[in-house]
Amino acid sequence: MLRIWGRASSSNVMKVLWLCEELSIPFERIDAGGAFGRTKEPDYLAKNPNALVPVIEEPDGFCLFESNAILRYLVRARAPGHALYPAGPREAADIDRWMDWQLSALNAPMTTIFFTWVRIPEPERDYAAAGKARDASERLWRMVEARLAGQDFICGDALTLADIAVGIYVHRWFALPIERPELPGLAAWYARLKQRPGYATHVAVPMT
Ligand SMILES: N[C@@H](CCC(=O)N[C@@H](CS)C(=O)NCC(=O)O)C(=O)O
Repeated sequence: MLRIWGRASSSNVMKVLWLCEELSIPFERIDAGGAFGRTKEPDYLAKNPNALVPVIEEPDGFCLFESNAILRYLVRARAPGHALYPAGPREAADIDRWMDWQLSALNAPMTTIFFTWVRIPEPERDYAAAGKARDASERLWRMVEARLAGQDFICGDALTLADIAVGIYVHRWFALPIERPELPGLAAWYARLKQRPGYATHVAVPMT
């Protein structure tokens, strides 16, 4: 059975858990990272020298780190050509660019906001930095809002890996106590994601 290393509270682990539900992939999850530790132990570092979660491990010992690479691998390995990540180069590239954008653009400001409100003790919070991160995030969410005009999901009318990579943060955007403009397309997309069992179970959960 597929083994997923990583605490369930990690957004990058959530992506993998959500995809496993979408594709009905059986898995066992082992807590690692954060308060669970383990990631700096030699056997874990052999799987992921970054000492981060998630890592997946196949029964034959094949291991993979980097959540977005894991998503692509699982579709190719378990459901090649699936609408979540089609084989066509242009369709795949459209999905890839939003997955890259999630890591290269959206990740930093959304992580700052999340850590400020959820992980950092109140006296140590830098609200000025969080405010700037909120502004940056709003600019980025407006790009998603524009992209969603006339379609249900980021790359068209079917859920793809782009929705999984970006969708982990939209719950935080709507659930954290921050100022938000009216973005009706984004709100409708978030509502659509929440209807999916994998999202409801693993992503739209209390933040810790
Ligand atoms: N680019 C990596 C980032 C992985 C990452 O930053 N993981 C965080 C959790 S979301 C982590 O391991 N933090 C340290 C820890 O949990 O101990 C990926 O997408 O997998």
